[in-house]
Amino acid sequence: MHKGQIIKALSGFYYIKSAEGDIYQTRGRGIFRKENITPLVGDYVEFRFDTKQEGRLEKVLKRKNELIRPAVSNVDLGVIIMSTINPDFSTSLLDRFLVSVENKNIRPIIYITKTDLIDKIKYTEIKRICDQYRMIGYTVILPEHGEKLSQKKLVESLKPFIKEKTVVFIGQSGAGKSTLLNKIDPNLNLKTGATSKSLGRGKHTTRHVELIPVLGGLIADTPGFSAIQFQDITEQELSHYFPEIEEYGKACRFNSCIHLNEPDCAVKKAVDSGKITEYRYKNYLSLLNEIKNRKPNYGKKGEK
Ligand SMILES: Nc1nc2c(ncn2[C@@H]2O[C@H](COP(=O)(O)OP(=O)(O)OP(=O)(O)O)[C@@H](O)[C@H]2O)c(=O)[nH]1
Ligand SMILES: [Mg+2]
Ligand SMILES: [Zn+2]
Repeated sequence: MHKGQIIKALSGFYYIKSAEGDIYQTRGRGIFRKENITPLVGDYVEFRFDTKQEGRLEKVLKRKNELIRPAVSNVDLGVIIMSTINPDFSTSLLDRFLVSVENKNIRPIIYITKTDLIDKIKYTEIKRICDQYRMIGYTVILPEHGEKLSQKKLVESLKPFIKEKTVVFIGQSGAGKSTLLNKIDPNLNLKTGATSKSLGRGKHTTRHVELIPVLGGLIADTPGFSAIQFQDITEQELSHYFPEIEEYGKACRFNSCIHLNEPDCAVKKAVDSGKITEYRYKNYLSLLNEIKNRKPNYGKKGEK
């Protein structure tokens, strides 16, 4: 039996990359359907083959994690791509991405695009925010103002994170995910799209999910999405995904403090004294509110 990882699923075929880097076209076993097993891009599997075009996927190995949109499993790293403009930079969206990625046990890094499209004032403002995220402990890659990134520089900045990892590029439609991948490897020739002028939004140019071998790792260029739901995060759990809130929260009077209206809340004090930024606290509260208001049947699964 051979081992590999599914890098593409299309028209009933699963394309498996072996440890040696060869690609095999396989079909899943009939029994998968009966047993309700849906192999996913990213799955580590066992397979047999006669030729590279005729293989059989025998077994799906246990998943480390599983994203639904995009449908990819065993993701190690999430590169969150945020544009400075078109679509507009937003910490509330960034925090949603961070929470959803960390909730799946995926390490996030942040990459900022379109620094050539804004003036110096806007750039300085975004740089200040990036520095605040760095202070919290996140890795943020922010190219220079106006910089047309060379391929070499881009590869240097991203390769150390991507090598030997399964990676997803995440971000709004139009943020520049496919453009970035094309710049890393021009042979990829991924389709990119103009953002709509009136809306400043992307047009969902990328549609299917595939893991592409680049920089010694595998990257999924995912279709942009904006609606993320937090069905399996509890109120108590949310602060785990806001590292600075979690840290200051250790000093709250109540262990169960969710930093809303409780007395002697160390988080609220840290916000008042500027140690926690107001926008992060606001984003936290708005997610907390969403979790409080979601429909009751959901959200049981992730309770620990
Ligand atoms: N000026 C400038 N334009 C950029 C940059 N990055 C991307 N773009 C443009 O932004 C538009 C959208 O880029 P895409 O790479 O298609 O965006 P995407 O994130 O893949 O979008 P979806 O596939 O729809 O999710 C294209 O017209 C790109 O040329 C950048 O750094 N600077
Ligand atoms: Mg795209
Ligand atoms: Zn508190």
